[in-house]
Amino acid sequence: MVSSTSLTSVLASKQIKEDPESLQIWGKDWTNGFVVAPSAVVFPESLDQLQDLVAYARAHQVKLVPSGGRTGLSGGAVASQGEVVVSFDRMNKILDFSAKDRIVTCQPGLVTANLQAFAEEQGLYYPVDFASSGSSQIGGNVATNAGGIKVIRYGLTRDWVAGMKVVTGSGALLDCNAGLIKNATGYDFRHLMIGSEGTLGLIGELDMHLAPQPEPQIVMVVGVPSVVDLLDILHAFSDKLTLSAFEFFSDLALQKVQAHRKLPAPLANRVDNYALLEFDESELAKAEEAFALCMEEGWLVDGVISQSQAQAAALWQLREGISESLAPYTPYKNDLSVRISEVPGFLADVDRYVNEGYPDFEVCWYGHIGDGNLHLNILRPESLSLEEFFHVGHTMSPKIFELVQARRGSISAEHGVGLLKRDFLGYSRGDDEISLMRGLKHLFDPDQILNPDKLLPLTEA
Ligand code: 2HG
Ligand code: ZN
Repeated sequence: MVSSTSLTSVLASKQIKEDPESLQIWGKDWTNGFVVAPSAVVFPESLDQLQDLVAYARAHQVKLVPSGGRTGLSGGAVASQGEVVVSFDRMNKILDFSAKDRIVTCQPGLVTANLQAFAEEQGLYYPVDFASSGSSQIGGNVATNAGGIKVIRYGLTRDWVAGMKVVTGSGALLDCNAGLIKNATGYDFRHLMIGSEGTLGLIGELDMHLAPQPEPQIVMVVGVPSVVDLLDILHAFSDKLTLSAFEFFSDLALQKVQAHRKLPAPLANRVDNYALLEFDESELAKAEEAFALCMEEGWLVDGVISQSQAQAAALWQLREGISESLAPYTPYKNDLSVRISEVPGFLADVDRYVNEGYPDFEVCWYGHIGDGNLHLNILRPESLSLEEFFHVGHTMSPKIFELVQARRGSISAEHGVGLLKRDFLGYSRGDDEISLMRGLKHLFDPDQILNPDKLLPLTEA
C-alpha cells in the first residue's frame, strides 16, 4: 500500500486522489470483469513529474498503471492489485504547432477529438478516428497503436507519430525522432513504444503529423446478402476509386443499434449484411459505376447514399453506435484480424464453431473489414449470470484463437492485449518473439514497475 504522505514527496496533495469513488473511476477502463483495486490515483502535470514518479516507484517498489481516456477494451488500464494509477488528464495541452512541418506537439492526455478539432482550425486533418474519440486520449491511442474507421486510407496511429518524449521504467528520458521524416540512425524506440501498452515507458510528449483536409465525404450503405461477396465489392470499388472507409455489420448488429439509438433502417428490406463505404465527393460518379457493377453481379441488393453531411453522419451512426448498443448485453468480445483474403473463410469457421457448440447464443459481427479486422461480440443470454457467461467465454477463447492461428491472424487487431488477452499471446506471437519481448521489458523496466501483468503471459511459454 502507498501512503499519500509518501506520494506527496513527489506531487502536490491536490494531484493525488485516494477516495474510494475516484479509485473505482480511474482504476479501470471500459473492460468488464476485472477486480478494480488501485491504492491511489495521481495526476502529474509535466515530464519532470513523470520522471519523479518513476524514480519514486523504483525506490519504493510501487507499481504504476498509466491511464488515458479509459476507453480500452482489453483491461490495459485496469489496476487490480494496489497499483498507483497515473492519469494523464492534466497533461492535456497542445504545446506547439509548426504549420511548415504540419506537426502538432502535444501532451499525451489530449483528447483525440480535441486534436482533430485543432487540426481542423489549422485547415488540416488528423485522420485517426473511432467512436470513442470524444473520450480517448492521444497517449492511449499511441500506447495501443489505435486503428479505427479510416485505416484503409490513412493507416494506424503509428503512421502519424512523428516523435515522442518518453520516460522509461529505468527512469531515462528518451527524445525519439524529433519530428524527422528521414532518420536512419538505428533502432527507432518511438516504434517500440507505440503499441507497448505502457509496459516500457510513460509517454510524456508527442509530435503528431497532420494531413491536408480531405474533400467532403460521401457515405454509402449497401445491402450484401452473402459475406463471401464483401471482398468482391471491396475490390470493385477500390479498383475505381480511393475509399476512406469500408466497414461491415451484420443485420443483428444493425437491429441492436437501431433499437438503442432509435434509428430508421437504411434500406427498404432487411439484408443479412451491410457494408458502409466512404469516399471523396469528387469520386461519386466512379462509385456509382462500381455500385452498378456490383448490382449486376448480384453482390449487392440495394443501397443508399448520403445527400448531405448530416445524412452522412446519420449513416455513420449505424456503424459507430454498435459497440455502445451491445454494452447492456455484457458481450464476450473479440477483436480479431486476418489477411483480407482470409476474411470470408475465417468468418465461416467461427460461425460454424459457435453455432455447433452454442446454438442459443446471438453472434454479432461487425468491423473494419477493409483492414481484415472483425469485431466478434457474442451476447449474453439472460439465462446466464455474468460469471457463468465469462466462464463460457474463457472456454471459447482458445478454440477461437486456434482458428485465428490457423490463418496466421492476430488475436488483437486494434484493442490491445492488456489483461484480457495476455495469456493467449502465444496464439499470435512465437515463443522466440515472446522471449525477446520479455528481454525488452527487463531492459526498459528493470524493476517491473510499469503496468504489471499486462501484455506478456505470466509464465514462460
Ligand atoms: C468499434 O470498431 C470499436 O466499434 C469497438 O473498435 C468494438 O466493442 C467492440 O467490440
Ligand atoms: Zn473497431
